[in-house]
Amino acid sequence: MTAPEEDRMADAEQVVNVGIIGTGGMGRRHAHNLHRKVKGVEVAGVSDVDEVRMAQVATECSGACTFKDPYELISDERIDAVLIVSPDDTHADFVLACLEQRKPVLCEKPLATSSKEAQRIIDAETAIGRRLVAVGFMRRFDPCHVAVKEALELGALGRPVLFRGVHRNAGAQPGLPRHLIVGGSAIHDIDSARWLLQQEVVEVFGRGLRVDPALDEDFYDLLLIQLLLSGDCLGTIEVFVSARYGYEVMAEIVGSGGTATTTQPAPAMLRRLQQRSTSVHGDWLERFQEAYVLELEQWIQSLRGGRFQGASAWDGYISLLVARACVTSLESGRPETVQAPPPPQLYREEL
Ligand code: ISE
Repeated sequence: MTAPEEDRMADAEQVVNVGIIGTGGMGRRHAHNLHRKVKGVEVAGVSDVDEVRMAQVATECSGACTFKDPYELISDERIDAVLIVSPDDTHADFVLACLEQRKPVLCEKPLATSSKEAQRIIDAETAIGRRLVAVGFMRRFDPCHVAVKEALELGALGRPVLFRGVHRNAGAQPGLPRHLIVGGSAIHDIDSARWLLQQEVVEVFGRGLRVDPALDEDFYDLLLIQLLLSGDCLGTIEVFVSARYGYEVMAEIVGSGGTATTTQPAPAMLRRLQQRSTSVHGDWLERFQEAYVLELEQWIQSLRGGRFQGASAWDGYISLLVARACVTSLESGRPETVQAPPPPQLYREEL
């Protein structure tokens, strides 16, 4: 990239050309959302190791350019900003390559697979001195979660004393990495607790169980984590990834003066045969579709000036530190302290 990205993005009318790395389920959804739902943006390039699905998504997005090499996409002059939706273990290297090019990047969670890798991103971004990295913790854009946060911020709940997160997936595949339930699933609830309460997690205590016998013996598909937060608040996170009936996420703040809980959005209530029922979402793509679009809209808007309101690289880094402490606690059977450093100036505004 020759011109600094502020110059490129200065014109509010200018179309932002986004390159997407990864065109699997989530990548394809982001590509469709950008192409069909977000104004002032073009899916200009896509990259994937699977050339068939890469070509298909490129066609679905009005003939975006295809890049076999993701690093070529990142450095291509026609690409203004990058969306990373590739496998988790590729995230850190791609984000660092975007920073080298001074290109804004929205990286799906997790920011990296270890806090050490995430630290390299923090170092690179602070050396640049500008926030270019956004992390896809999309619940921060979900209207139900935002309503809970607003109730708390308006003082309607009094002093917050407890965060409760419940997170259910329909099922998990055998052969998954042992701690994916922490780094892939619970990490969202860790971010929800920090973001809703604006407090840091200082101690965790986790227990796990394998429930589904089809899964590897050492894989926990049920997780219960207790949290202690910096503002004298407690927390519990329950993650169950073999829940069978569908996908559900709940976040609740209990306060000294009231409680706010996310609702489960459902299109209709059905009454028949002496029963009342609503449907449950099948997965996160259904449940959080609105949040994904709002997140992309705000990200694109932030590229034209202003600040991304979602998670920063610092949030991505801290969530990995807390996730690491959860894994250590699960392995040791003891509570684990989270050793989080204070944020550098660049990130010192809000969680
Ligand atoms: C998945 O990777 C996601 O990111 C979803 O948001 C989360 O709810 C799910 O548990 C993960 O497997």
